[in-house]
Amino acid sequence: MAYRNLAAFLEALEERGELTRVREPVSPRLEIAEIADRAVKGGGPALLFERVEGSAMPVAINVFASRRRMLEALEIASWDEWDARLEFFLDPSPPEGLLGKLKAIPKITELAAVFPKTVRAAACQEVVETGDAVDLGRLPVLTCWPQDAGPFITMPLVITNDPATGKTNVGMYRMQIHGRNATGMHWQKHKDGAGQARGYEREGRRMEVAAAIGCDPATVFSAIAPLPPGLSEFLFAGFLRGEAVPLAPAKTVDLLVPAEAEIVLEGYVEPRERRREGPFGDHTGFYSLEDDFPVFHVTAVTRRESPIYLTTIVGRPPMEDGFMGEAVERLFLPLVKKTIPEIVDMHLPVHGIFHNLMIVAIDKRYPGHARKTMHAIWGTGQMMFTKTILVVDAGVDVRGGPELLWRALTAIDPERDVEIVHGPVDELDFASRLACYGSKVGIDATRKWKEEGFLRPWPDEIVMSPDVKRKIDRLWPALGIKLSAR
Ligand SMILES: Cc1cc2nc3c(=O)[nH]c(=O)nc-3n(C[C@H](O)[C@H](O)[C@H](O)COP(=O)(O)O)c2cc1C
Ligand SMILES: [Mn+2]
Repeated sequence: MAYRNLAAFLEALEERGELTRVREPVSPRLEIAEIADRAVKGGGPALLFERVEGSAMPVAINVFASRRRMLEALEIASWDEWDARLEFFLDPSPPEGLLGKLKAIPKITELAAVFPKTVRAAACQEVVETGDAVDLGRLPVLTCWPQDAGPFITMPLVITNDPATGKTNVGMYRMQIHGRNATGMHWQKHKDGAGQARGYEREGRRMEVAAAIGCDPATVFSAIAPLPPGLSEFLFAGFLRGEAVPLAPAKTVDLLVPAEAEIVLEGYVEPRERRREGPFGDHTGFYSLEDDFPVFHVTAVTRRESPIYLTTIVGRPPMEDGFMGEAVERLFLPLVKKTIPEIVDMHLPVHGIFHNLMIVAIDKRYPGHARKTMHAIWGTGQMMFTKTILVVDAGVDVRGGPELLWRALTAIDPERDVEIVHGPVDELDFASRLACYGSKVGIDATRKWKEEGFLRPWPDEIVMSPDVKRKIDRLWPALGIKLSAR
């Protein structure tokens, strides 16, 4: 059974001892961030701050901030189970014969059941505030780091419709509080929300926007999923939940919003209007510099009677978003394998902050295959931002830490094995000479073939003979040698 809303998920976490209620009064200015940072780095629970200075609303944070909580949020028992579930839907073969067709029925009904459905009565609209009644100052929005330009809403589901196709996009884009009824809208230029905004700007039209704060965990998660433009995040959330996301018409804009959300902000973005946004202590572990971004004018705040404000902080890894990134890596691995079939495994270490480092293991079949894989990655969706790609042979553990370093570094001749390309880089990358444009490097650490011009023999790896190993296994207890973990 899917979690109905945020409160249901928090209740489940509390039952499992994975949520701590903090009753001590704390400030949303830096204090909650410092507590949440210590909690996530120490492997602590999700937190619910019940007394937040300056606001009547409690603050929930770190709800996704462990591997186990992330799986619980998506109601997935293990990643293997997920691979099987996705395979079921990705299998492109049409059903054959009567038996095949019968077998396909549950697939079709399961799919039909997850399409978003529209409902009339929405919990997120128990209270509706419009006009002068709108005051974002009543929300317990965190100021996360000392040099931040102000408070930022960090976990909103920003909902917009494409001006041409009418298709809905949902993205998580931070929103800096600019005043009682305005925020920044930090959709980076490569993201779907920004793409839709360009469409409105071309037509000189105002763009309607809704931002939902605090939904059931799969729906929140869907906003960060790197789906192709045009594919609905709400549909993806329904698939994750195994149950449709109930949507309701917003009160002052022509958009559908998650009916079970805690809070929804409704409003618009004017074409070509920009305002300074940032600095913001970002998930790179450094402050993102200030820059000009669109402005979200809030015309209505709708909410539950007693809403919970859901948020997160980003900063020096590991942070909550690292666990969300890990889930993205694992959820999308089967899809990546379908598009780039030589990939057997893939890993984005958390200190690589999503875009700085990807390690892929490939089933190498032809000369230059590793380089082909790099270019395929640089040519696919948000993987285009990957600054460093390390390609190893199948069988090398991409999560292998020191062993991975040993294998990869022994296998390379840098002048021969490094591929440097130019292209789009993540907007948050501060090391590239130009914003959004720079270079990327691929390292081919696969074993080289003679067809690739490598004519020397490749040495055998050192492995003890099995008969000796067996003999020493038997002898070992009698040797009296005590081992200790290093
Ligand atoms: C906590 C958190 C905050 C994020 N903030 C932003 C942001 O401010 N701007 C942005 O463009 N992407 C941000 N992202 C990443 C996007 O949500 C992600 O790229 C998503 O796929 C965008 O959706 P889209 O593909 O529909 O544009 C954030 C992700 C997380 C987990
Ligand atoms: Mn999208």
